Amino acid sequence: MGEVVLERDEGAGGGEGQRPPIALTPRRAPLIGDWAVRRRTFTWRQARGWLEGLPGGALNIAHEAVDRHGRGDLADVVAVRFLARNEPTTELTYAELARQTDVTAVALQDLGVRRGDRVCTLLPRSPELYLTALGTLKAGAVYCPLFPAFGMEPVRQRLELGGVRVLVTDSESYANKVAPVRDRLPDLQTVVVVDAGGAGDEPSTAEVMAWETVMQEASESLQRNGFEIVSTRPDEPALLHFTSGTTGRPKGAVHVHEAVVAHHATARFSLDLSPGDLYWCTADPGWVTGTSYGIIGPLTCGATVITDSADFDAKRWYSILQDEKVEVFYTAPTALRMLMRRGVEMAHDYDLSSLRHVVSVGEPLNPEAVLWGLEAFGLPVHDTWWQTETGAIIVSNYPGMPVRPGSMGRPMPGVEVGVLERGADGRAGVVDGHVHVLDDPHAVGELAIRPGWPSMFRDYLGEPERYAKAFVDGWYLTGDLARLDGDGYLWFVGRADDVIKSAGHLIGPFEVESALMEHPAVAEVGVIGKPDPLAGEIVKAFVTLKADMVPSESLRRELITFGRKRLGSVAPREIAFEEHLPHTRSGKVMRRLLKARELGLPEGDLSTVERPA
Ligand code: 6R9
Repeated sequence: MGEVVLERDEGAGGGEGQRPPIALTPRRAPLIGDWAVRRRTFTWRQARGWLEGLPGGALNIAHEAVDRHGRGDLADVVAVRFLARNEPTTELTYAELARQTDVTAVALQDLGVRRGDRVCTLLPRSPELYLTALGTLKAGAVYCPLFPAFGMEPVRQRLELGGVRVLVTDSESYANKVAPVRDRLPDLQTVVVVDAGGAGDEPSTAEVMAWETVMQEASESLQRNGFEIVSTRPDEPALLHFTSGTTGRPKGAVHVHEAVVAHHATARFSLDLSPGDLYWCTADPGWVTGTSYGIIGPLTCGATVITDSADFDAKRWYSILQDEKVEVFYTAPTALRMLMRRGVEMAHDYDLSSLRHVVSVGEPLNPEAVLWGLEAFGLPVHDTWWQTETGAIIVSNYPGMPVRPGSMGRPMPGVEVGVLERGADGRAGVVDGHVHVLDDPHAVGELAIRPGWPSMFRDYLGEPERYAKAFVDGWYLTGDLARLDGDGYLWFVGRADDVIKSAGHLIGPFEVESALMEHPAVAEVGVIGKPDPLAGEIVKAFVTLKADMVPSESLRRELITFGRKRLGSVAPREIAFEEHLPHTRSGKVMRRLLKARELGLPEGDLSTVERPA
């Protein structure tokens, strides 16, 4: 274990009440080396050179993640090890993954999937999920993972917005979430069910097919005709991730094959991954982290990815860290807070000496959690910041660099970030045609990024105007508020909008409001994020009822159940009945005011309120 050196130089951070940075001697020389030197010398072209590419300038994520290793020196290295509760562990080497993703790509092509078509999974973390993700990319189609905890409504909406052609799921999700709305999904041609049994068990129809049957036929077809990975252009769509905005429908962030350059470079520099490293990412691929860093990034590095389909369980997690000899661990603040709650003693019951690097993403990482890492793992937790839209890590505390507890870290070499002055609406504003970059180390503004990094999203599917609005005066606006200190460390302040972050997952208030509005008793809904010690925020809904309806405990419970059934994991945990909701003069529910009241904070500028209570 490295020696702990506390740099007690309070002045360096330029922040008030800031904790001293923690500098550790790393257990091995970090791949990023000296950040300041990297920052000057690194180029994306250099990172592109670490990959192989395909003839004629083509680039396919699956080639870089799988085939390059499966047909090379790492053929026999385990690519993914799948853990599951009450089921035996299975694993695939890079060679096996290369071959089986070929079969999956052929299967999809035989089902009629063509370049650019969208293929979805609604599955727990399993071999079929990984095969579908990578097989889809090999076939030149676009992979779109759905979060398995979603209820029927979010699933339906995303399948519809995505114009999804093929869905791979299990029989339970199919029966509960897809079959009932199948007639509202005209683009969905085939559903492949992974646990439907083999041929003969269940009738395969053109619309619902058994995974085993499809794969068996594809394997024969592969033997007859062979398969060649589709030579996708670097700017050709590869991934579709739905993310939540503050108004309207979920946004489908589109990423292209070139994103792999950033997945790879950040997996190296920020996660410190090299071939054969044992690496565990606890995120589900339905959240961008589980795709960029549960599948693509680590595989491009030739690491061994450990994945677990079970829900959080502190003892199980420590056992996995110990038994799998995990070296690099990427997780989220909510999970760390849940581990913290069980006490550092529990951590000490396990041998965690294989751990070399612990990394976090998704929500603000409390300084306490960073320091707790020192006690529990002998390592400070390294925070990283990024978004669905950025596709890959943008800001990070890098291994070997002093960690500032509470700071998100420094920008990735090759990325320029700025903190922009805000206008009256709380967002970065244009004055005389330009935005103003703040250089005061205490000033809070909207975090923005200069376009040009390879994993930048290239579209919101079907919404070019919404996409264009995300860019102002040569900057991509993130919607987050931050501060940049004098040493180049970024500090998260909050969000500039109403989007809710619960247990690391973004939840759009509009989506929740719309679903509750479908209940016959409900007249109007306003949804906020209410601070919660474990989840960061939970969803709370304020509801007014229709004229003839009377609030009651049983109706409240009914609405909670209604929400859960419709929405699954994004449903409100708390519901309160109100006589009136505050509105703007233009008729929008003022979530900001509902939140201020809930928190007992000053109500702020009420000039636009239509009916102050
Ligand atoms: C990868 C991911 C993005 C939003 C982002 C911000 C919040 C992410 C954070 C963080 C504070 C961090 N966020 N990392 N806030 N500190 N280290 O989370 O993508 O689901 O799109 O969420 O999450 O608000 O804008 P996504």
